[in-house]
Amino acid sequence: MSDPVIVTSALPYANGPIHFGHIVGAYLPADVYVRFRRMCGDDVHFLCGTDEHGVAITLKAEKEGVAYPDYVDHWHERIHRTLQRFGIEFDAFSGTASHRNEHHAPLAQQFFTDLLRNGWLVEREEEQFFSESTQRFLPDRYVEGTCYLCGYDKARGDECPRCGKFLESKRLLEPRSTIDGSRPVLKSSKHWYLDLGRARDEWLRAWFLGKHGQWKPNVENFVLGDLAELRERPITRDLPWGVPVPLPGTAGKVLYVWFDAPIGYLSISKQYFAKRGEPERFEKLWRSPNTRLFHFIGKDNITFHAVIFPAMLKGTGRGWILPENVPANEFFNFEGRKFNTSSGWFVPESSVADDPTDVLRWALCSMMPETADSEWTWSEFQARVNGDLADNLGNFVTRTLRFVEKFFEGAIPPRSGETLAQDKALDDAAVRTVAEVREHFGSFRFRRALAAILALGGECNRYFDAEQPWVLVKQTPTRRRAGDVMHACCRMIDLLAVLIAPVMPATARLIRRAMHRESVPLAFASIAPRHEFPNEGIRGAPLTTVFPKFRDERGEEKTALFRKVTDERVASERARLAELASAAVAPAPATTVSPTKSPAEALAATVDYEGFTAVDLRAATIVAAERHPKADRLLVLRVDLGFQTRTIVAGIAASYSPEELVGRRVIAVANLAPRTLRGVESQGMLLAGDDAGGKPRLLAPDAATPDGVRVR
Ligand code: B3M
Ligand code: ZN
Repeated sequence: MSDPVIVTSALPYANGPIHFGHIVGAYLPADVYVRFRRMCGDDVHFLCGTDEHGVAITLKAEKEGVAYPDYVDHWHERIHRTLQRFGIEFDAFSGTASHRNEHHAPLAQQFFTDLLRNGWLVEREEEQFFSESTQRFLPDRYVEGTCYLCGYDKARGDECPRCGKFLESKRLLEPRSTIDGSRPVLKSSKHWYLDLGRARDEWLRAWFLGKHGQWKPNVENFVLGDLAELRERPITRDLPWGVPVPLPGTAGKVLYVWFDAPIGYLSISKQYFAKRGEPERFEKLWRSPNTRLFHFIGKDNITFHAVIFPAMLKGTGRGWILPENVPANEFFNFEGRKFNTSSGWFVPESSVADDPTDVLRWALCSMMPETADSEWTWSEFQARVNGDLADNLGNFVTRTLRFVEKFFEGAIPPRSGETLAQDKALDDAAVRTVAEVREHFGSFRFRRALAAILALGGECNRYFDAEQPWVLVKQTPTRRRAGDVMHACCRMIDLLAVLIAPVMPATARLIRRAMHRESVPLAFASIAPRHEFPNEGIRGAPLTTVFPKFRDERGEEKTALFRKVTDERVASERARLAELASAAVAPAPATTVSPTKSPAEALAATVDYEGFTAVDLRAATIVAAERHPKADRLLVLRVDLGFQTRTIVAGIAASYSPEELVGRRVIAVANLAPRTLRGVESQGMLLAGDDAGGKPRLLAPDAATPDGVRVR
């Protein structure tokens, strides 16, 4: 068995529902990664739970007049249900409140005393806001006022929502209590600060720089910015709910929620192993240099996971492991705006109630904000489901199995032994795809993994079309060849089922069940380097026992793998949003792009509007780039058009290196007839203008315009 792996997802605050933005940011990618690594044979522990302390929770519970434990229990249950709806399967889902996890507070207190003993904490008597009307201190969001950095008048005591800066509460201008609006006074109180500046100078910066190139560039850049600004941070609060400060004379003081929350990863695994009757495994796992730790989080949690928590872990001197990687995602928006549950700007559960979990997982993975912000739009959802799933993968699986059923009595025909060039080409494509998909899943590039799977699906469909088995099967001399073609197609289906399994586990099971392949281990190891499929076909158990009706998890029969999303459905979702938008703020104007030629160039002949609209321009993203093997001027790009990924050959090598193009947004001509440029077929074109020196420069859509949107 290989090295043990711990995968965590950010502990969601037990104070409200989680939505698509959370799912796609920290939970789905972790779940996909866990399934992937298990398919590679790794021993993975996948841990999560709710974050149950802190002012965000006490404030809301108090407003609702509910006891803190009851309040967090309510949200713990709800959040867990939502996660299950998306097929996220943790080994443990617990929390940080003592009534849920008896190991949490003692462990968090141990961290505090370790850090204090080792000199990483600074004790200081400081003035804090205090409410005379309610006789309590007002930490963090208990005070609001005007930001002393940017002037925003609804800044909170801990940070400013407008300028995003961490604030020192007592410097707020015009402070007021959020409990009753009264003006607080300053009163002195003792607190402990974590000396992050010293940690940075002594080892943290060096540790982080040593990881250069291993973390996602968006995360690396963020942390570099953080390191420059590090200073000490208070880790205690005057609050009635939380982990008590473990020192005499500190009644009413608790550990700051962001201090105790990440320790939850350890306390939850401690509880998990204790429950399994193997308590010794907890420390063994978390202190073994061989254990590999991964934190999946959203962008706004980077500082805590990549800087502060490592400083805490190391500062204890107990040899706790540090994260190997923190594959944080960027922000995920919804139809051009931030998700906002209170104003209704989110995807209600009822809107996706009939969508199978796998379909949502696939769609969300394909829109994941891996390196840049991205968003959910209903039209993109439609394109993913109809184009990727129904027309590409679903179509191939269904047409093949139907054919086998109709012409071969449901028994996958054995291979005759004769291999033609096109069979070999398909095999080679499959071998390449397995390597690519493995590489992409392993490096948190889920969108690229999906694009590679779809590219293979496309090859498979083209192979089916080109071989015309429906003609071959009609005549005795060619019937054997029809059997070979079907055998090849079935092998590809079997392989595709493995490739999609991290993202669509239920669909993978469905397909494998239909083909009686369930007992074969679902493993990447078994399909590399060359995929084996029984040559005798599957005689004893013909497909007819289950096909053409796929039987799903609930035992229901389905005649198609994926159901298409109708235009009506998209229109009605859009109508709901349009109503919301007009009720609230005016929607952002649609993005228009008008590529202008250099003024020196003569104006082209006038075209009418139809002439212009005949050209289908789409916002897109370059997902891979390499030099053309035969032409210095050309680059061969893989471009994600939202609804499909294509190869486009572009004459831009004079201006760009392949490396700098990956992730770049572009505008593509999507309905240009394919052309072959020095031996490589180009399925479209990118818009570019020349710079002053006559070198091509690419045009980019607005960041808020997602891939696939038509430019008009
Ligand atoms: N609860 C913030 C959030 O949910 C916080 C994460 C804690 S991870 C240790 O975004
Ligand atoms: Zn501000």
